Amino acid sequence: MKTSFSIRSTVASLAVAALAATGMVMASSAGAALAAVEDEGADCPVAASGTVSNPQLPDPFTRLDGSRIASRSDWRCRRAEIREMAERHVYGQKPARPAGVTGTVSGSSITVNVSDQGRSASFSASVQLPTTGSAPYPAVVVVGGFGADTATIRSSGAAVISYDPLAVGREGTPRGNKQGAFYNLYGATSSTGILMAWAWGVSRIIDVVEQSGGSVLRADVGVTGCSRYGKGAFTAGVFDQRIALTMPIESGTGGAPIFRGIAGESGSQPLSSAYGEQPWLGDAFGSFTGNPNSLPVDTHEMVAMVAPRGLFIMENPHIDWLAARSGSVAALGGAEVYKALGAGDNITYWSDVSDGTHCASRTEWRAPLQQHIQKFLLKTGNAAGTFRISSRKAGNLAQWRTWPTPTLSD
Ligand code: MCU
Repeated sequence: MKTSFSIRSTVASLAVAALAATGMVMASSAGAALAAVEDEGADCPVAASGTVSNPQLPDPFTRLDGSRIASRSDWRCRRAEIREMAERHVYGQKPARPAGVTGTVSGSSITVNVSDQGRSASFSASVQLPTTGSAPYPAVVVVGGFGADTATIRSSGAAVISYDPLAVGREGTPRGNKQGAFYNLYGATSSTGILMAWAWGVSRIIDVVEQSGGSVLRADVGVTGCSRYGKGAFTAGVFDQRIALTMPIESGTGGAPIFRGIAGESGSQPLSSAYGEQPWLGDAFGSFTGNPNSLPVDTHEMVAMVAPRGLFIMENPHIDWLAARSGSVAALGGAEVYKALGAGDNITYWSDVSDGTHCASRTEWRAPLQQHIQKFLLKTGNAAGTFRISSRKAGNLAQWRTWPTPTLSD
C-alpha cells in the first residue's frame, strides 16, 4: 500500500506542477472544475484508516485527525483520505496508471493494451458515433452494454463506447483466483474486487482516448450502466476525476446505497449476499458484511468523491432488492458536500419512475439524460440538478447524521 501511494504521489506531483506551470485548468460552463488527472489528491499525506463504531454516517467533513475542513481547497486532501478508506475497506486498491498504455480509437472501436512490470493484457470496446454533431465527439462509456438509453445518448451528441467489463474482471471466479485483464497485470490473488477492476478498465479507455489526438473522440467522458454495471459505473466515476458525468442506474447493494441502511431496508440485497454473489467488492469488505457500523466510510462519501463533477443517480423504488431508500440517503448525504463546494446544482437523484421493470427503458429519464450530456459533456447547457425521490422509498438524511454542513471559505 505504502509503496504504491508514494509512486502515485510522484506522478501526481508532476502532474500538479505541470498544470500550475501551464495554467491549464479545465472548467465546464457550469463552473465545475474538472481535474485533468485521474486523481488530483494523490500527493496528499494520508494516514492508514482503522475501523470505527458508528451507527450513523461518518462526517465527510471531518479528517482522520479529528479536525474539520474549513475551506473548499481543503476538500482535495480530505477526499484523498476518503479514497484511502474506500480502497482499503470496500473496493480494494486501484493501482495508478500502468507504465505502458497504448491503443487505437476509430469510429467503430477502441483497443487498449496495458503493460506493467513485464506483464501485459489487452481488451477492446466498440464505438457508435452520435447521430448529431461533428468530430471530435464526447463519449459515454456504457458498462456492460444494456439498460442504458444509448439512443438518447447518441441523439444528444455523445458517442457510445460499449465496454464489456467482464474481459477486465470476470464474474464467477473464486476470490483467490480472479481473472481478466486487470488480474493478468496485478495477479489472480489480488484483493481488489472486480468493480474496481472494471473502473480501472474505464480509466485505461480514457487514457487511450486522451492519447488519440482527438480526431474521432475527445476526452469529455461520461459513464453509465445498469444493475451490476451500475455498481461498476458508480465505482468508475468515484475513482477517476477525469470523468465529467457519472450515471449509475439501479445499482443496488455495492453501488450507491449506504451500507449502513441495507440491514434496515426490508427486502434489500444483504451485504453478505452482494459480497458472496460475485467478487464485486474487495476481499477486505468481508469483515464488514455483518457490522457495517464499523466501516470508517460509507457510500455518501463515495458520492462526495464525485463532487463537483456531474452525477445523475437513477434508481427503481419498485423492487425492494435494489435498496432505493438507502440509495436516496447516499445521494442526500453526498449532496451536502456538493453544496458546501458550491456545486449543489451538479447532482441529480431520480427514483420517481412508474415502470417497475429492472433496467427498463424509461421516458422519465430521457430529458434529464439529454440535459446532463449537454451540460457536462457538450458544455452547451446549464440545467440545474434536481432530487426526484419517490415516496415509495424516500430516505431521511436527518436520521443518519448529527454532523452539520459547514460553510466553507473559498
Ligand atoms: C442490482 O444488481 C444485481 C444484484 O446485485 C444481483 O443480486 C442480481 O443477481 O443481479 C443484479 C443485476 O446485475 O441484474 C442484471
